[in-house]
Amino acid sequence: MRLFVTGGAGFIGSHYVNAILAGRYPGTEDAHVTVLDKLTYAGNLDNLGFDPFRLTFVRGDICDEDLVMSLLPGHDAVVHFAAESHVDRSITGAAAFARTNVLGTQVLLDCARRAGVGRFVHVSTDEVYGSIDHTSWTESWPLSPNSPYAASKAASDLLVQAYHRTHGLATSVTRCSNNYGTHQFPEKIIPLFITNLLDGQDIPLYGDGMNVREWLHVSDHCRAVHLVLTHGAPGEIYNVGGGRELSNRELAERLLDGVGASWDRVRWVADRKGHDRRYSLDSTKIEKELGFAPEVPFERGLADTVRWYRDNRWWWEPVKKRAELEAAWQTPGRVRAGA
Ligand code: NAD
Ligand code: TDX
Repeated sequence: MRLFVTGGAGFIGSHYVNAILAGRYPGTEDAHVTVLDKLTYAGNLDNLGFDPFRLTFVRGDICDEDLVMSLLPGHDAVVHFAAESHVDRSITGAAAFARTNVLGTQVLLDCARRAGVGRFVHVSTDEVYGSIDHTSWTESWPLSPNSPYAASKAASDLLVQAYHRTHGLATSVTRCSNNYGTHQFPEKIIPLFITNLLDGQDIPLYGDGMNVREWLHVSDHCRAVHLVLTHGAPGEIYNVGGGRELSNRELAERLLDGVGASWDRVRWVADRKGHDRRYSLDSTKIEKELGFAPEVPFERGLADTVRWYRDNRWWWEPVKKRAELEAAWQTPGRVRAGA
């Protein structure tokens, strides 16, 4: 099996590639993986295991059609993780989201069609459904994205479905809930809060802290993606939920406990614009049709994650420092005209 994995140096993509290289899923012991990753601020080669025989890494952009076309022939499947993935960044600048998430997905689909690639799994998100106060979304729920990030992912999902219907490309879409685990860039709530607390800083809770997210361990998510690749039906969409809903306030309490800090470290800050109130997936389809169930209990997964950040400062300190410097230099007045 030859897999073409986009975004394989990011958080979820690297967990997926490392699981393949470790032969963690049946039939992947001899699989070869090509990773195409632009290495944006979120991509990190330290995330990836090293295997010169089974892993080829290419630094490049999924929007670069010539590059993708030069790499793709001979692969059995595309597993598409690459994206701009942070909602707050999409609020301050949406262009990269439209480019990578929409145009990049279209380029990949077109190249996969031309190269005769047999399978295409598109990794999407629950955020395409919008926000839901009660009950949970099934796959047939109308798309109603709110942030520019979610809108760009919804657009990419529609393109994937269109390439299946129009060209018969064997695509599937996965829509998962919020992932957590090791090697997540410290801008998302869990790694941001853990690393702030370890550094003696406050943690910024948006709004009233009562927004609810459904948490899924990254290893469970990657197993679901592979299950959809190998056993999912072309043209189908699969929700992948972790089943554990928590308000951000409840999550903050658990993280404070995890590092032994008290509530006075919480700083209430202005709410995110257009902040979705609650995400909740109905994952019956993937459970019944593909036999998927999350395996990592949230308490254990969160404790492991806290421990990993405590023990691996070498990984997050430099990337966090660089992100803080970049943000500071973007503050008006910091950059001289013409500089
Ligand atoms: P991430 O931001 O950690 O990683 C994204 C990766 O894509 C990085 O390695 C980056 O360098 C690469 N990339 C970005 N633009 C690129 C381009 N133009 N060409 C090639 N590579 C590019 O993201 P993640 O959290 O690992 O998310 C992976 C996928 O899962 C995304 O599609 C995201 O929408 C989806 N998703 C994530 C979550 C979550 O909780 N993190 C939840 C649901 C869905
Ligand atoms: O500093 C913060 N304070 C805070 O209260 C941050 C960064 C977030 N929050 C809140 C906003 C959300 O209600 O925490 C919640 C989670 O925020 P994020 O970690 O930014 O994730 P979210 O916006 O829910 O989106 C995530 O899940 C769906 C991923 O970033 C997406 O890539 C994925 O598609």
